[in-house]
Amino acid sequence: MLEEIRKAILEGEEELAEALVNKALEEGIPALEILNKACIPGVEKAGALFEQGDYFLPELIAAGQATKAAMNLLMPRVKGQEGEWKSIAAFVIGTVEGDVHDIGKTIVASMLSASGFDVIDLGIDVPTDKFLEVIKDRKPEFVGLSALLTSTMPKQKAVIEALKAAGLRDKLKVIVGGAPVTEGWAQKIGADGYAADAVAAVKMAKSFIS
Ligand code: B12
Repeated sequence: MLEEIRKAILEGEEELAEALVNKALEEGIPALEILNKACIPGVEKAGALFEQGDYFLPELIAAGQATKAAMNLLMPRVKGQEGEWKSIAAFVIGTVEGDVHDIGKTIVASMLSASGFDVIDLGIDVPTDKFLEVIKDRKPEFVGLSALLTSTMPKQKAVIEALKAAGLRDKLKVIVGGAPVTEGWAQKIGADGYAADAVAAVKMAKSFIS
């Protein structure tokens, strides 16, 4: 069943992916398992094929859309699995300006929310000024900046610089992530941390609190 879902996502079969996910849920397969063992491997394989030149953009887009459709069914249940919701800290998150990738960022946001953070998800292509405006208004303990393109990684730095200029940098922790982002990049731009995946992001945020 998980293999069928992975294949449906890889082939960009949105409706089939949704039907199979519903069936898997009915059969009692945990939502997180479907996400980690079928959906993410499916979209990652699509990326690898794109990289090799075996997939073109429309196929990549279809795989991305099928993943999102599956996630819409899975995420509310992933949250439900974590028990009663209580806010540990506020966490503003978004994909930086110029970047529309949101699958990974949305997973991180959902896992944080499932773990008790009050998550304010600003979405994709978020201008630096928008991050600043929301941070001034909501005074979160954390901001998470996602970048999937090497060309948009500098926007993570731009947000940190803007926070400094506004005198807000010391008031919150900045955590960066996204496939091309590394620990070394995080240090170079003066972020407080880097996390490679959603589980590591939750662990890191919690470690800053305790
Ligand atoms: C799906 C996809 C798309 C979809 C996005 C759909 C969507 N709604 O998100 C579409 C088709 C729209 C797309 C468009 C483009 N894409 Co694209 N895309 C991908 C793909 C295949 C998968 C990304 C993904 O969702 N991965 C699965 C998730 C779960 O992983 P993740 O995003 O890395 O997130 C995890 C971690 O990184 C981390 N994380 C993520 N965010 C954050 C944030 C914080 C705070 C923390 C702590 C952690 C964290 O946790 C997540 C969960 O584990 C990647 C290939 C790849 N292997 O990454 C290419 C890829 C990122 N895309 C690429 C490119 C080039 C593009 C385009 C420029 C293509 C084009 N020519 O138009 C456009 C750019 C549009 C734009 N302006 O942003 C390149 C980037 C190359 C580079 N180094 O810059 C890649 C690497 C493909 C490739 N090999 O060429 N893409």
